[in-house]
Amino acid sequence: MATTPNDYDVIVIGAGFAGMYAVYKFRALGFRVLAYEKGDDVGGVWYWNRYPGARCDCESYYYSYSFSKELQDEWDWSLHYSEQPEILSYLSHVADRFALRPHIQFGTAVQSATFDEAAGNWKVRTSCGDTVTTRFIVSAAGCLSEVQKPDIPGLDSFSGDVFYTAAWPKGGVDFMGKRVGVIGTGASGVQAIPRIAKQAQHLTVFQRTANWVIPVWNAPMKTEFVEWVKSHYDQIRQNCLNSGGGVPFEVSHTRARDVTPEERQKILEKAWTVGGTRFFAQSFSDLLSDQEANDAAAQFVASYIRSIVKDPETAKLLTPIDHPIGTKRPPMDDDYYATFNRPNVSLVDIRRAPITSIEGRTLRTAERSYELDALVLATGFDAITGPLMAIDIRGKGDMRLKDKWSAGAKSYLGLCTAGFPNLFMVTGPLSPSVLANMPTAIEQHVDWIGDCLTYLRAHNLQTIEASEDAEAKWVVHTADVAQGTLYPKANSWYLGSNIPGKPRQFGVYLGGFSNYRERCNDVASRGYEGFRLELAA
Ligand code: NA7
Repeated sequence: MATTPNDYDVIVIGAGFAGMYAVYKFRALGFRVLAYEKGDDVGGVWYWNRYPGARCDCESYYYSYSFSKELQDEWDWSLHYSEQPEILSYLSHVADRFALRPHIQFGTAVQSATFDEAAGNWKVRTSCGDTVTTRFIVSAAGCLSEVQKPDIPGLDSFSGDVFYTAAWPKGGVDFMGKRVGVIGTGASGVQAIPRIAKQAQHLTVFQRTANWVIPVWNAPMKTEFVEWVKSHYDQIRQNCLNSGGGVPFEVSHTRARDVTPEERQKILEKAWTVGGTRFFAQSFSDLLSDQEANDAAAQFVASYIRSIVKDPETAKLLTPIDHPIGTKRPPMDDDYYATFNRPNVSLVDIRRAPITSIEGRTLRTAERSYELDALVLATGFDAITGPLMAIDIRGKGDMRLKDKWSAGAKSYLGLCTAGFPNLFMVTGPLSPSVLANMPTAIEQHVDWIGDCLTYLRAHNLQTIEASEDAEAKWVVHTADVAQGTLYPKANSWYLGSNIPGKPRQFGVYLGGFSNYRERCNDVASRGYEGFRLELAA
């Protein structure tokens, strides 16, 4: 294999949380790095998802970078759960503070990447017509960046305004006096609906599947809490690394089946007053593995819905019937259920009477028609594998990633895939990704990749590639772990079932973040066990 001079050592795809840290890290390690970013600034999901009410469902004090003590000491979050504008300004601040923008080419999508076996490098082609060579590619394309356009007859002919929550106009949207329809009641729809309802003349929510919505009881952070966090950051970050979900708080060790119904109720009430993901983590340890535990939590939330929503029929329709609580990504919002008590909001069951067509300003369902001035699509993403499969990536023997993954993603540790040397994925398919705190998972991956690149350089190694054997075992292990939980009982984007024709595969490693991290470290300490390493010529 020849070593030819490349334009770059590392091309990074994307400049969200992951791509920005990748640029920072690889530059610090002395690699020539360039990131390509579709948007015209940093931020990734926080750049695109500007819809009203967009907010993080992890708490601000740990949904942030840990790599710089100065950064975490100087930055103040205003709310316990940050809203999109504040997260985007944090990421912009990080880009300025660490002078990352000169290493990012904005307004540029990676269109293809082809591995040249003779040269041992990648050729990357972009939407701007650039073609560059690089030794390594690090995908930081994210898990939720490939927007799903629903297949609704006549959608393109709608004569009102159409807005995707995942590609929201920068200047915002004024819904005052408008008849607005929202399709989609996942996390994005659930956050947008209460805000849009406050403006619209009338809001019609088209619901296919009811979701379990958990309150976060969002509030400004008190000075004492901020001071406590800042003086305990080392411990907080360490706790994140040592936890199952990349989070710093205590989790419950109580199984629902070991306590009386009265005790269960008390535990659920307490966890509910804390809210957010802690409702799950701090109630029962078996909530996502034991149907009885899950049913107890579901009944608790169902009775909450009934207590808030005044119209019993609407309350019933808002109560999920088809999946265990927590097995579809639970949306988090404080005002969602009460919004359905507003006189200008109506809920339409499009499971019973699906949308049949859109024509002009008329949306028709199997039962009746609705006149709308604006349509908001909160219909989700081709998650986890979508962003990578949207790029024409070709590895050894001209193998296309799209073909390799046509029956389901195959990866080793979610970091690499066999046949595609020197290609790394940050929070890739079959890693803990979206079921861990993302910044923690991202930093762990980027640090691991940085160590790996340094190792290759120190040992004069040209390529690293996951072995088929290690990959096959990881795929089986990931599926086995998922089977031991209730997650596969739901049709969710974790399983790809929101995309017609996508193979049903649980795309996230559920074995726990800290176990996973240990495993990655063990693999590295054994000279990258399960990978093939080849010397430079
Ligand atoms: P989600 O969670 O995938 O939600 C998409 C919603 O859109 C969901 O209610 C879907 O119903 C609905 N949907 C999708 N396609 C259609 C069509 N064709 N017709 C009607 N309804 C449809 O995406 P989000 O953006 O809300 O959240 C993604 C993640 O971002 C979130 O979990 C957070 O982690 C951040 P379905 O349930 O498929 O019946």
